[in-house]
Amino acid sequence: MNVATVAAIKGGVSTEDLEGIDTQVVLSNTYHLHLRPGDDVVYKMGGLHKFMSCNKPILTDSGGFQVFSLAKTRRIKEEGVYFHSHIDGHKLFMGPEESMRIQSHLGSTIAMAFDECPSAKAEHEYVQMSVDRTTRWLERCKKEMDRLNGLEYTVNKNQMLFGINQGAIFDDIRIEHAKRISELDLDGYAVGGLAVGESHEEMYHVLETTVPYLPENKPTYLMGVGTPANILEAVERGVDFFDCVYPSRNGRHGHLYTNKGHINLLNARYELDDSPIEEGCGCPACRRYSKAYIRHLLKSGEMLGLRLCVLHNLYFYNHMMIEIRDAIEKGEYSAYKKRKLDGFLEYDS
Ligand code: PRF
Ligand code: ZN
Repeated sequence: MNVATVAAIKGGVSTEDLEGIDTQVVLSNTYHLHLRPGDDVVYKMGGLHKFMSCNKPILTDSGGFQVFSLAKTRRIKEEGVYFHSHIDGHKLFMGPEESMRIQSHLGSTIAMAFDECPSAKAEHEYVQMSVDRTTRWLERCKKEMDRLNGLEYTVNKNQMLFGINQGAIFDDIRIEHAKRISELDLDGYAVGGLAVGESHEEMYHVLETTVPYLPENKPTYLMGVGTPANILEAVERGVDFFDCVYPSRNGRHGHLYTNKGHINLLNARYELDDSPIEEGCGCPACRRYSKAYIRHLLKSGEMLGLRLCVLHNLYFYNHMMIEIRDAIEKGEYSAYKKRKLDGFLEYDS
């Protein structure tokens, strides 16, 4: 999924541009759109697809994670979370029902459950208490989503709901939680609470222990992950889809992904480099422009520089996913993964 937090891919990438870079799904955020422009505005404009003129599936994150990562002060209670807006500091409350109502207003294809993402360093006792509450929140989400989908003026009456597995790095909590949420027969399941400060090995371990307890016939989504290598490892452990800000955020800083590893286009060695970012890449940047030119645009603060870099990185990620699907279908995934990882080492080692 390509990340469009505030209903826009950062770096000046339009929904029309997404056609040329093979985007499958767009991800947007409940929390941000609730604050600005307001989910009531998006609702009155006919829902998020119409508002941003997007013809791809859209997944909205529930706001849970953003409240925890962006709001300076927050109080978590059984009913939900009290916090202050990161824009102007005014008091807000969001619980499972509020999150579902906002996401229903947005009319996304897939709504995410309202969860708490405990810190990777939280103790067992706290994580157990938090995950139990996240399970109760999930039951409330499902009930509210069923009700909203049945209302007459709902934007998308077929809005899907994905549950989110939590449990930090504790195998017992992860497994028990995976079993409990699997019983709810949701449309898909995410693994949350990873890439929040634990090591890569700990993350892979959690996937190995947890994913087998999620329904095999439903999509599995690893939230907020990660590097191309992280994705290749997670796919091997059963994950189907991903979102991450790396391709767009790093692109805006001139950090570019290639099959030989990543490069920093601001590096002086590219000043007179007439070749594209990646030879043979079909993205709008590589089909037409040299590294030297895009580097110059970045150094001059020209918007076009950011745009081209973001387009290249998103294309790189989207095409890696195409290759992954292809390799799986051919039954050649492990060989593909090894080749891909070995390739990255040329620049990254
Ligand atoms: N929960 C939600 N969104 C998320 C996460 C989570 O745990 C993460 C963790 N990497 C990213 N986005 N709701
Ligand atoms: Zn390219």
